[in-house]
Amino acid sequence: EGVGVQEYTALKLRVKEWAAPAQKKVEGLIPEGGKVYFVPATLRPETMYGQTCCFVGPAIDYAIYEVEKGKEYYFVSDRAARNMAFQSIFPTWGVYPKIADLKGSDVVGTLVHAPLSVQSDGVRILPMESVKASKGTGVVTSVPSDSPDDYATMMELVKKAEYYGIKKEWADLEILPIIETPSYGNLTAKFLVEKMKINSPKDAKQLAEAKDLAYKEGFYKGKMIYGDFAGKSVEEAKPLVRQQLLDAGEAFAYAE
Ligand code: A2H
Repeated sequence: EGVGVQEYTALKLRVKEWAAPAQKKVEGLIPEGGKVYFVPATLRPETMYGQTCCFVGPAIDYAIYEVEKGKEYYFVSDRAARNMAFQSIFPTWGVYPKIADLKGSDVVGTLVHAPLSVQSDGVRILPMESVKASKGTGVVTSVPSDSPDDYATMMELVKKAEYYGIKKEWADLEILPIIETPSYGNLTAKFLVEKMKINSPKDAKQLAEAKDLAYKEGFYKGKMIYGDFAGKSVEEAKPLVRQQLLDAGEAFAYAE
């Protein structure tokens, strides 16, 4: 890790329906009317229109934390909660109010509402082996149009749905073009994964290279072709979409 501070946008994906193992563990702990949110940390808020699912690491330790008594709860990694406690995200500074422990595998299949996503009925929580417990919130929202990691994992989940214990249709969704770039067209991640012949989410070295290329091309040369800021450059649109999400109470700032 460098010495710089990473400013993330922490998005709030509200639980609509728990997967059965998670339902058992939260039963009786969340009062009627209490809202639980999965909280992915992203550096690309301008891509949130294209969310198709949200990833957790199946073996990572997560928990639900009470943000407003009886009303609002966040699902994040234990590690992220410790950081959040010192960023005035929880009610008492320095205290992380844990109410239930969960493993990533417990929540796979949970249905959540993803702000701005064209999937307006909701998206599923799905497993991603390459999620790092040591970064962000340990929750990663998936945008397969612009993130090579997300695209590669989506392809893997579609191919081996049964092996991963998911329904194929939870992963197998149409990919929305959001950003047009001169070198890679309007589905940057798909273009790069195919061009670099990346066959699996385990091709870590190539995926890191693809991620770098996608990020630079998108940020410096990309133009929005979807959403309220269509026509603007990605550089201009990024802070505008972020501010919209913050103003709507659908996201908050998180740094580490
Ligand atoms: B980004 P940095 Cl469209 N493990 O959001 C693995 N990856 C993680 C993570 C974790 N614990 N926490 C966050 N991330 C991902 C969108 C996106 C992202 C797009 C394109 C590129 C991209 C949708 N997924 O990231 O190491 C999250 O995915 C490439 C830079 O802190 C987050 O932003 O620089 C990004 O990695 C944070 O990466």
